[in-house]
Amino acid sequence: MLTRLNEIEQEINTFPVSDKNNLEEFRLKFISRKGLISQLFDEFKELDKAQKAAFGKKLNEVKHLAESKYEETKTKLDELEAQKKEDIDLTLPARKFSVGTEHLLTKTLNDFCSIFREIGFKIAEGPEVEDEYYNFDALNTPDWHPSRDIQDTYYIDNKLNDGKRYLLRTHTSPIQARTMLNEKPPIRIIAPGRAYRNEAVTVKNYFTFIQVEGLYIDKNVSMRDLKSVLNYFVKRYYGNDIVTRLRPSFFPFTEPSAELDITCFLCKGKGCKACKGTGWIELGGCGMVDPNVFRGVGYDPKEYSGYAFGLGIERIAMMKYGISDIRLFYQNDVRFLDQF
Ligand code: FA5
Repeated sequence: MLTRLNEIEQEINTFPVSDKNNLEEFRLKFISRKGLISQLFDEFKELDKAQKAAFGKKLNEVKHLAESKYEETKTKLDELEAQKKEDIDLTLPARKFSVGTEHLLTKTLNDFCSIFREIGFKIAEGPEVEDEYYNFDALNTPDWHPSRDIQDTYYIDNKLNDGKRYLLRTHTSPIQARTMLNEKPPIRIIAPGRAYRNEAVTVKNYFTFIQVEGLYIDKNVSMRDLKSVLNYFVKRYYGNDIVTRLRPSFFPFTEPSAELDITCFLCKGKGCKACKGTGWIELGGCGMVDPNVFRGVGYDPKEYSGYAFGLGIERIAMMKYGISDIRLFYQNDVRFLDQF
């Protein structure tokens, strides 16, 4: 019997139990009611007392070995199965992966630039930290002009000691002056960029915003060219039912000057809360380049004329997408940005 016990012990140790099927084979072969160990116990009952004493201990050891191999393997296989089930639980709802999208202001800016590039405007750029000369002096904005007020403009400590005054540009118009100084007419550019003003934040105003400057200089450029290019843009971008108007205004660097208004996107001109009952919404300023600006950059105002405009990209997007508060662009709430 001892030989058989040793053989069975070896068989138990080497029997492969890698999955539920062969574990069941193991159970049937060794520990089921009709299995080998049960048979050995039946035979054991027939032995005499001395033999029982000789083999009893070994028989119990073999039984214990088979049972613990079975239990340990079953626990391991059950755990593995539970883990697998967790990994591929097909009943769970699919996880939503957010895909990044272009920020609405970037999209609006790109759409704006595409329309103007199609009709021959080049893109020009200038620095956000600007020299007071380009932001004000070159644009016929004298010292006493209120827009130079410390409350509107963010001035920057000058550590260069170069005698200049630096500031965060308050508009994109300095790019007009820079372009005129570097190029000769004809000039036809748009200049997108960020501007900064020390202003109270409201639903329509932010302390930083994006403007696009437009400048066209050639011989015999007239106010009619200005009106037609702005009209063309508004119709292309918003559709034919939106109407433009130029409302007389004042800018030191244009003469005459005007504000570009379009019919309110919400009420289509009837008057509502968004347009404060007027039926019109302002998109930006424009006008014919002032002869003093031409003189400052060395152009002869008798030879050349030109128009310029500066429109706010946030306002343009607000009109297009029906957004009532400018702050939404800068809060970076994905629930808002995701909608566009
Ligand atoms: C100017 O900045 C002039 N440089 C525009 C110009 C260019 C006139 C060339 C003539 C020739 P204004 O301050 O009105 O003008 O600003 C133009 C537009 O920028 C506004 O109509 C508005 O759309 C936008 N804007 C101005 N300030 C803010 C602000 N705080 N927040 C958001 N948008 C603003």
